[in-house]
Formats: sequence, C-alpha cells, structure tokens
Amino acid sequence: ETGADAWLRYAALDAAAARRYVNTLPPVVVVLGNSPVEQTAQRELIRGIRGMLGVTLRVSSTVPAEGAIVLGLDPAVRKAVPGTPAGNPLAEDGYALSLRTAGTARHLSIAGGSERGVLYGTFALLRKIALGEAMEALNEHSAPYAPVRWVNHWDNLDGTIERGYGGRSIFWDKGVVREDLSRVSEYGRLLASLGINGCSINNVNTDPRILTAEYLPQIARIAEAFRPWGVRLVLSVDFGSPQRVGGLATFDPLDAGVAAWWKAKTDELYRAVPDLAGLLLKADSEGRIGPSAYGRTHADAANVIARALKPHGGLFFYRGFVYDHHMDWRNLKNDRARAAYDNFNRLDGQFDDNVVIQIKHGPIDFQVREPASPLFGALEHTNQAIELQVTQEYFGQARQLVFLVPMWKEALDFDMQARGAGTPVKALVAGKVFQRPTGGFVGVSNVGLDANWLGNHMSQANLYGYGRLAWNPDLTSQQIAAEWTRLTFGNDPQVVQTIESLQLKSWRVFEDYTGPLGLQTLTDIVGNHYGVSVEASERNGWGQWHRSDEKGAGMDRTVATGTGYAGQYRPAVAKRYESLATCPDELLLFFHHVPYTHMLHSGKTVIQTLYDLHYDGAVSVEGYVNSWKLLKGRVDERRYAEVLAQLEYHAGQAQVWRDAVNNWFHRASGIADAKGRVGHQPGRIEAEAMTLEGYAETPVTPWEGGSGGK
Ligand code: BDP
Repeated sequence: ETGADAWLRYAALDAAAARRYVNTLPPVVVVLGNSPVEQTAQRELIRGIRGMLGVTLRVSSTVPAEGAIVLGLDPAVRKAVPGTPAGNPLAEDGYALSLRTAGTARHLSIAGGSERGVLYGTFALLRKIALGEAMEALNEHSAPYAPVRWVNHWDNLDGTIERGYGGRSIFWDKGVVREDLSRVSEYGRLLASLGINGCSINNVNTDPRILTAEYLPQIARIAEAFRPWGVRLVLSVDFGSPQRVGGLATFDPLDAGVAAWWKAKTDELYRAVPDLAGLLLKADSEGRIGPSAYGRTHADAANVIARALKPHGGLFFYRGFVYDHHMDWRNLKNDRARAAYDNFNRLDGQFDDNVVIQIKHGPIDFQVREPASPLFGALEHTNQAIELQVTQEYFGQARQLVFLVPMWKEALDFDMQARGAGTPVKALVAGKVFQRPTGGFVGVSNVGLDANWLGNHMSQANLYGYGRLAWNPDLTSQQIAAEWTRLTFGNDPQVVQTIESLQLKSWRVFEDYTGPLGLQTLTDIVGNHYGVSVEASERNGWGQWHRSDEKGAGMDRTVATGTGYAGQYRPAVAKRYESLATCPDELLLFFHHVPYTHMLHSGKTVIQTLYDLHYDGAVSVEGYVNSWKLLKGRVDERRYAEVLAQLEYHAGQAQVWRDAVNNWFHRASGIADAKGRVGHQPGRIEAEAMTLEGYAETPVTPWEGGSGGK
C-alpha cells in the first residue's frame, strides 16, 4: 500500500463481520437532494460499502417500501422516511444517523443539518463499519464543536512548500496552478471525512501576485476541485497589495482609496469564487509588512479587509503571530513570549465581527512544550481560532515519529480561568465562553505530492487527529490513536496495540531527548529547525531563548524578577506559574531560571533529570524499532519497510540529540552525571575511531553537533 488512501482505505472486512453488516444494512441507496455535495456523499457510500462489504448498493430515486439508506437534508429525510419522530433541528454541518425497522422494512437515514452534514454523516457511517461498530441500535447525533475547522497551507506559487515534508505542492507548480488537480480532489476527500470545511492554498508569507487578475481563473479551478467535498477556499494575502499589485501610492488601511481597492478586489474574487470562505493575513511579522508602516493598529488593518468581505459573508483571519525578530539576546528583559498578548490584548473590542485572530497554541512557535498562549484567556470581545501545526516542523520533520494529539489536547483542555474556573481553551476559541459569533480551529497541514501526503505514514495520524479534534475536542488521544490505527492499518489486535502505544508515547519521548522541562526545541531556530544545536537556540535574534549558562538554566518570565510574561495569565493561572513551588516541572525552565542543582518536585535535580531523560528518550526510540519488527507479516510489506527504515533513522537521531544536549549541559554546568554515562555515547561508533580514508578530522561549529566536537 502506498498510503495514498490514508484512513479511507475501505479494506475488505473479514467474512463474518461483512455478513453481519450486509444482513443489517438496506441494499438500496436514495439521495434526496441533487447538490454536488450530496451526490458526493452517495458515491462515497457506494464506494465504501463495496470496498468493505463487497456489495454494490442499488441506486433508487424513490424510497422503496422495503426500505433504503436515505441521504438528505434533515427535513427532507424526515418526510421521506416513514415514522421518523420529529426532533430538534440539526446544527449546521451536524448529522443524525439512525436505523429504523417497521415490519419488514428497514430504513437507515443519514440526515444532515446542511449538505455538508449529509456528507459528514456518510463518512461517520463508513467509519463505524470500518471500526466494526454495531449498527443494530444506531441512533446518533453529532454536531461540530465550532464553525471554523480549517487547514492552512504554506505553499509557494513555484510549487515548493515552506515547512512541508511530503513533496511538492498539490496546488502549484512553476508559478501557476497545476494542470492536473486530481490530488486536490483526493485531498478534499480526506478533509471532508474529518469535517474540515475551509482550506487556504498559499503561503502566509504571501506572494502578492496571488491577487492579480491572471490568477483568478486558476484559483477558481482549485475551488471547483474542492467544492464537491464541501471544502471552501481561503487565500492568504499580502498587506501591501493595494500598492504592490494595485498600483496605488499607499497601502495605509485608513486611506479611502485603499479601502476602495480592497472592496473592488474582494468583489472580483467573489465573482471568480462565489463561495470563498475568507482571507488570511500575516502582517508585521518576520519581515512581512503591516499597519506599523503607517503607525496604524492591527485592528485598522484587519477591519479594512474584513469590511470588504462582509457583504459576501467572508471571514478575515488575522494572525496573532506578531513579534520582533531582531531582539537582542543579551537583554534579559526581552521576551518573545509576551508578543501576541502585548500586541492584541489592548485592541480587544476594536475588531469587526467577521475578523478572527488566529493564535498559535503556545506563545512562541510550535515548540516541544509551551504553556497555552495567554491571549486565549484575554480576548473577550474578539473572535479567535487556535492554530495547531500538523506539519512536523519542530518535531523531526516527518523523519521522526511524533503524534501531536496529546500535546494539542493539553492546550485545548487547559483552563484559562477566564471567567473563573471552567473555561478551557477549546471553549474560548469556539466562542462559547464570551458568546462570540464565530471561531474555532486552524491546522497548518502542508501535505504534498508524496504518495503518503506527509512524507511518513505515521504522520498521517496528526492530520487525522487534528481534524477529529476540530470536530470534537472532547475525544481522548487514545480514542483518536485507536481509530486512526485501525482505519489505516486494519484491526489485527497486535498491530493496533503496538502502533497505538508508539503513537501515544511519542510526544513525551521526543520531548525527553530534545528539550525537556520547558527548555523547548534546542535547534537552530534561524535555520532548518531540525537538528540539535543548543548554542544556536540561544544566541540568535529571534527570541526563542532558554538562558542556559554555567550557572543555571531557564528563562525568568515571572512578574517579580523576570520578563513579566507570567502576569499575562488571569490571576489564578499567573499565580501557579509565578511560584517555584507550584510551577509544574515540565514547564519549570520556561518560567524560571534556576541553578542546575535545583530540586524538582520529582525529588531529582534539574541537571540529573536532563541527563536521565535524554537517555530514557533514546532508549525508548530504540524500543520503537524492536516493537515494529514484531509486526513483520502483519502490516503490508511496503509500509512495513518504509516505517522500519524511518524508525531506524529516528533511533539514530535520538542518540545524536541525547549526546549533543547532554554534552552541552555537562560542559556548561560542570556537574557529572551520577550514573557516569555522559561522554561515553553508548550505541555510537565515532568516525574518529575508524580508519579514515579520504576523510579528515575537523572541529565543527556548534561543537556539540559532532560527538567529541569533531
Ligand atoms: C515559523 C516557521 C515559518 C513560518 C512562521 C509562521 O518557521 O516558516 O513562516 O512560523 O507561522 O514556525 O508564520
């Protein structure tokens, strides 16, 4: 298997299970509406049933007396299926599945609160069958947790993808939209199966040409490929567009000509793509221009574009990822973590109702462990969405196995105490706490043309998990891992148990051998964000620091003696992080600077914990290889071999990280490892110890990047 079908393989069930479903399900399908999305639902149902049960549903235009699987909008289904009890209307995009028997007739209805709901209900039914769930007493209602369930792509018009690890763009090639968009429709299918309803197709570091007339018909083709799957198009825009492509003298958001330009441009976009979901902007960040060029606020900037979108029902997403990337790392008061809150909190109440502030889940940038961004708890009069990164930029870039759902769950479930206890981030972003008109979830997904989409079979679990959480953030990590594994690799209990357990522990293991205790990902943050580099994770202008030196480690972000970041949380949360006594070990060095001999709540010193976790982490990854090998013959050969190769590489990488980080902290602290391991680098063969033909020894920079500095 190539992995192209991801979790929608519809592999044949074993004969007994298939027979059970064939006996329960009506053999006829009727679709009541003729919208493209409902037609898609019918085709998908036929495809899934044929794949899993080996039977082809008969298509009928009317509901036969002996019963049928009936698909349609809620009111239409109630009318068509005899005896359907009246109930509350379904939520938009929600669905209801039910099986009803009357005499010899049997009706299975898939009713949607919208056309999308019909499609989502169909996928839900197929998922149940693939998972072997009982159908006899089927009666289920499901509604999405939030209206916004989008993905973003950081694809460049030349076909490369910023932070993409699964091949070239499925949308773009050599400056134009690809001729063949079949991969885009397949992707639309994957997204729809999760209930994702919006997708941006170009990098937030935007090429302004996207808004020129030449691109409109091309963009319209992508919208067309997505439309049958209920996925609406989103574009990233450049804030300088009125000047750069519009030829105006200014892009000042308060200039009447600029406002008129955005309005005319937006009208033109909607003529080409009438169901455009909205626009997205990264401004005043990492070299992107923004309102600061004219001394205007982010609200001025957001509202001018939002007002142009408003008559079309479009949303405007303004990224909260705004910070100064030219900070002096020697200034102990400089703190990038403060930036989102400092920039946006004071503007709360000034954004129009169709503006959404898109906030990364932590205050820095997708690091291995960050507290949830305090901005979620601060905005009361502004729509917000949480941005989660599906593409594994700081997480081994699809070469290492890291299942991100447990990390996202911690952020989503974190109680911001925004109105006393009981206001988790998920409820805040969905607009449930302060009764906002919209909000929700955005995943940076960055799939590519690789057969398996993400460059690694196991990484698909992150896309799946993101989508499932966006629909229902109350699902547990374990439920999601189990579902994904069974849909992707089948129901063999040993396979399920092994893969589920690898996935579930993988984030913590990754944290252990990279940057535990709140140190973050100790990588070259100006470069590729992949390999270990403790030096470069500190001495840079981009503000991702941890302040480790000879005396101790950690960044003092307290109000009392540090940058004051802890004070951006509501008092109850701020108090917990402010105090060494109550700050959790896993975030200690994110909030406090302590000596290496500081005793953790666990009863162990910081330095010994760093050493131990790095050894434990590397041992765990070696264990991945061993458990995977036991699946030989139980997983199809191609995927077995590809995952094995990746895990073996991963095990080596974990050792490289282990030794580099431990050597660095050993040299910095001058404190020996109580177990005497540091410096010995078990499992590795030094090139310096080999006979070198055609190679020479040389010192490397940073020194910890080479074992023994060479
Ligand atoms: C960082 C990425 C960079 C993105 C930026 C963003 O390294 O490529 O442009 O985030 O989110 O994590 O805008």
